[in-house]
Amino acid sequence: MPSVGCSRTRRAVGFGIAAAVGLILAATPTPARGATTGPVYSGTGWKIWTSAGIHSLDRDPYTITFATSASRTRLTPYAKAIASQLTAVTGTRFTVTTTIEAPPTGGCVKEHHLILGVKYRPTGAKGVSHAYPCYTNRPGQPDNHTAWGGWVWMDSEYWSSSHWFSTNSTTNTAMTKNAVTHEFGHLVGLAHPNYDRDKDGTVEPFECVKNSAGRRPVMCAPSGGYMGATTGGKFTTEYDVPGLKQLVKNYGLG
Ligand SMILES: [Ca+2]
Ligand SMILES: [Zn+2]
Repeated sequence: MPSVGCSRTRRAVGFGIAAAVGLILAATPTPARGATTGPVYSGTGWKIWTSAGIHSLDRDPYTITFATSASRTRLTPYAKAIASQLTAVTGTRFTVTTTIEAPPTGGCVKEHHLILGVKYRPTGAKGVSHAYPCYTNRPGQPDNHTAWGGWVWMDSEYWSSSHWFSTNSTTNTAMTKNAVTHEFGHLVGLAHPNYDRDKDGTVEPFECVKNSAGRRPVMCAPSGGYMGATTGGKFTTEYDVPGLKQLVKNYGLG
């Protein structure tokens, strides 16, 4: 299976600097505890990307734009579905525009801009997409370490083959949507929730919490999420959504 969802952080000059990282297959998530007044960074099936400098999501709106005209044509339906769910879940407004703007070659995007793009093998590797999030660097301010914005390059190969992810067309469609949602989740501050579930000493691909139906978080690396015709592309209710909600709760907490 082709890998998806490999993400790296990008330096944001004057805003926030994050070390480049590859697949985040790190520590066992610490379960969220109740009745806490401080920030929480992980829970069952979700993890906030603190190593990329993001601790929270801003309450002010975010704007979704596209890297190229072809990207806009391809990704607008995905963006609308993602923006709708994120707005409903977080209370922060995400708006899809028709604006074309090229991802920067240095520094970061305009504040609160989230650019979606499609191109062939953006990293050079087959089937690999990348997210480049930035974070705010405003010590002492409530929005310190919020998601600044950033951009995503989706690998065009997902669409150039009709069955890139699966020979089952329903599954293939759902997984294509999940791939876009996964990368977008990185932009707003979610990391891979993989952990050493089988305790063999290594955090492996697909090693994430899953429910009785086998469903993993959409943020699981390299992939996860719902596989249905109408459910594909959604942040999972039991895993990813609590993480998104916590990102907003963390605002102003550090
Ligand atoms: Ca393992
Ligand atoms: Zn990823």
